[in-house]
Amino acid sequence: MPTTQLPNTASLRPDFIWGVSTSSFQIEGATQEDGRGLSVWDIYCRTGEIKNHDTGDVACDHYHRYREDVGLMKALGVQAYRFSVAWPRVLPLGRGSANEAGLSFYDRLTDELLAAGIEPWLCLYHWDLPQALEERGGWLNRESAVWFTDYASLIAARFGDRVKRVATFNEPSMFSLFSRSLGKRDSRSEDKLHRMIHNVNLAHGAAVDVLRANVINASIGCIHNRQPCRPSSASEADAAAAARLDVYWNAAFPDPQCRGEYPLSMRAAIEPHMQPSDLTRICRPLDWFGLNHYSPVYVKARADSMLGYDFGDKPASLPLTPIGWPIDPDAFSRTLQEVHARYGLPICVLENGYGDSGQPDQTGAVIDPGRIEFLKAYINAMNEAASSGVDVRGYFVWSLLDNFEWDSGYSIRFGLTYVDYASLRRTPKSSFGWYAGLIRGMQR
Ligand code: PNW
Repeated sequence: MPTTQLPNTASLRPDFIWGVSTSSFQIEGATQEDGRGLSVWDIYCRTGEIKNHDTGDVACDHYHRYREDVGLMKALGVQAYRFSVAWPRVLPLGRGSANEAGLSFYDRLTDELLAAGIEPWLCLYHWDLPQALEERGGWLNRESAVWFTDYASLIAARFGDRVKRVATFNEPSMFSLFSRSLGKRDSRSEDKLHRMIHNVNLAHGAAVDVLRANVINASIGCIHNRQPCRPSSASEADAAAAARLDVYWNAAFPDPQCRGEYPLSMRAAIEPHMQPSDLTRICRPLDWFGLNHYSPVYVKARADSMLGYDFGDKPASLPLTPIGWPIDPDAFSRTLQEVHARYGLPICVLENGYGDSGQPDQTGAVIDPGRIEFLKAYINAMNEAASSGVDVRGYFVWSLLDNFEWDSGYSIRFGLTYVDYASLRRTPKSSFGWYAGLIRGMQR
């Protein structure tokens, strides 16, 4: 691969961390095995709303093929791997007795990673809430903070000797804004949304305390996806809708967690759910800000929808990925600067990537120049932010493998590795070789 194909990384720290990310429900499969309980996503997959009626039952079969997958990471040369624990695998009912077989899967995975010299970054929650807890109100129940802390202490006690990097939540704004438990998302669901936001923030703060107390040398953060919300037209109504959504998407969680206050425009709506000292309990010291970033989001006004918005047209001038997400590396660089200025924490980019539906060619190779171009442009943008003083410590590609892309099922592929879902065979794409080359070139 010619070096002109590589991004400029001159402004990144010498100890910069290169990694890849995945999540439990999207790759593990084995949903009925070894005593795992049901998650809300197992239930959604039975509603028929997922593209092609796909389910997570087999996914990438990572539960059985984790050794091979750690081998892929070793070939990539990544220093770190971000994964999530499936809460219902270790606590089938969400609370109460732990499932030893589920815990021992994450033991095997952790030990395999450490033996390969790859640092495990563990995320406690990547959307697969135990269904038993959903039936008790899920995140709409203020008690969820207790359930989550008990789960966090189980994980801390079991893995804290080997796993130091822990994230509480992945993208709380996504799983709250798009939660099925809000019901039909119209203006009547707004009160539930505010309650959920506050409960998740409380769970975050309480879990940070438990992790801090039980994991020696813990390095703790929360993972937020900051995507600038922009109006899809010049109309005032669209501008107002975009500004409103921006607060919920980008500030509703990091502001109270890192600054101890809700954004001004949300305070009156949160107030009914607020109890004395809640903000102190939410705002606990963190070691880093986990940032997921893909693209800006274009928004239009829509009456009688939750928060009065809908997704709108993207400007014709912006190039799009094959799944229609705008390619705008400058927005990434600006996002990094905003996070740095607003929260002042070291930043770890824990997701960035490119979705397509690329298939092998006649020779069996998976050639994905679009993904390489995308990653190169975004890493250049990150380097630019670093050169202007942004403290960015790591970059993780979403994702190691093609996987279950939520409502889109297996139709959208984000992997550096192609997965044939019939044979479950893994084939590194050309972007895999490119990323490996980049990491190898950085080792000094
Ligand atoms: C993330 N957006 O979600 C999730 O953390 C992953 O599980 C997921 O597979 C990945 O992105 C790719 O979709 C997002 O609309 C969903 O900007 C939507 C957006 C961003 C992130």
